[in-house]
Amino acid sequence: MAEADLVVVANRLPVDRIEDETGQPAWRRSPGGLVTALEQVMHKVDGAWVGWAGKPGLDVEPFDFDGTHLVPIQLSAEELEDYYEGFANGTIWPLYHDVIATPVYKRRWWDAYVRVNRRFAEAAAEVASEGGFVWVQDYQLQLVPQMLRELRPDVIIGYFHHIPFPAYGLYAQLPWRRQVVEGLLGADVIGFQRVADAGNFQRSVRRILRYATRSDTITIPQPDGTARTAIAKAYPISIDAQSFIELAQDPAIRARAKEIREQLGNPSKVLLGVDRLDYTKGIRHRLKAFGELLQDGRVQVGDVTLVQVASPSRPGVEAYQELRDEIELTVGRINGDYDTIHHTAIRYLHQGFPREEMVALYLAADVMLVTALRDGMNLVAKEYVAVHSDNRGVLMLSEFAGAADELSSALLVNPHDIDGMKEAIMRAIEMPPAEQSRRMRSMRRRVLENDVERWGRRFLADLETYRERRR
Ligand code: GDG
Repeated sequence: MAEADLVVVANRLPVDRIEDETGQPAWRRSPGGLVTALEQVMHKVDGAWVGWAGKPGLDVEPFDFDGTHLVPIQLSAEELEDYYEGFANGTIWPLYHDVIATPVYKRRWWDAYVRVNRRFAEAAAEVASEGGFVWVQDYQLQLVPQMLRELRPDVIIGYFHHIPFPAYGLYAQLPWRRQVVEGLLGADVIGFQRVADAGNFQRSVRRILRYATRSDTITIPQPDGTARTAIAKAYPISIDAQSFIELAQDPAIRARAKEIREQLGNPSKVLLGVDRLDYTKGIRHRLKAFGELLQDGRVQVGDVTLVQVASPSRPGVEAYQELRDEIELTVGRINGDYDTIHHTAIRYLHQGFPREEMVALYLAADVMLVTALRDGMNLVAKEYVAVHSDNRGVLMLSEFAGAADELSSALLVNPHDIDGMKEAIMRAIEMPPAEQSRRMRSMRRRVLENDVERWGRRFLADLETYRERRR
């Protein structure tokens, strides 16, 4: 059995199951941001990664991939429905994003969540070295820290929460609010995207468990009358800025960016939205604002084009099927009303693209629209900023995205205020180069300094502090 000094526990393994040229099953590194984020850290230590392999019922033994020991967790089709699509994405996701969609509370989903969390915790307990680090990722696994602590009191446990943590008034709806808070408090270090998220979590701890909190520290009474502490604070996640900058310098990608503009018919301004097709991202609000600007005659088809990439997401969850229908109806109506034979108002792409194409799109866009109704961080905003080394381009950013805390030089908007969004879009379209440059320069400084490597280092440094204290 492997002994890992750092075990990452995440819903998904960092690889996808594919078929190679000969039709044999093989593994390929998955493109996700978390994978890139932890890649560098994992290479420096004896690392293991516990996660689901992405296919229900797939039964594979642990294996090594690119220097990391991978431990696949098996999930049946039914568990996937109840734990993942159900409790994680039908209960927690909408509740934690301020009930933009109505959370569904089902006891059967909760039971599956507990069962699956235990399976992850047991797998992590088996591979972690004595006194090693276990770093649990995200809202699918909130019970793992406590379960793991019971199994392996020697390990140092971190948890990072990628999505918002809601205000107590909303969190209190959760029928299992006590169990979830206790689950998270099993960790020594509990990380959030924003200071406000950490504050909301601490408030729930005080209200539900009556534990004392002071600054970042929570005091947790132990059965033997002693107490231990945990810290809950903000570690804003970021991107591997350097790799985006390099892609943006690639002549082929730069040529592709030019070609994209030509293929759109050389509009004077290209607006861009890039989101998973998710109701938290505010795609409908963005389309409404843009559609009204066309209707008001303030923008003309052919002169301004909106490219909206909506990458397919969670097709098994009903709210996502409904959202897709609504968005596609809206896009169809707007294009039907305003397209010409030569030009389209909205180029809508319900597809996933390789990263190279994403960078070309970022480069081609004069204005990036990030209008999330609620978002833990939003990496798209940071990616757009990173690639614009000429300091051109305008980022319009929702105040409700975690990224707004750092990127205060963006054009900040309240996506619920359609008139305000229309004004901001016009301002972005008309922004003089000098102002673009001033804003972009200040945002780029933040993104380049505070990259994902620094994020990982800060978190692990706090785990190290706990280990020393324990010794
Ligand atoms: C969660 C939180 C938090 C998207 N479409 C394609 C593609 N993407 C990439 C983007 C970006 C990533 O996916 C999306 O990250 P976001 O941060 O925007 O949003 P979520 O997926 O909701 O992520 C979020 C994040 O976790 C990290 O903690 O910031 O708040 O909700 O990197 O570029 N990439 C490619 N093709 C696509 O079609 N290659």
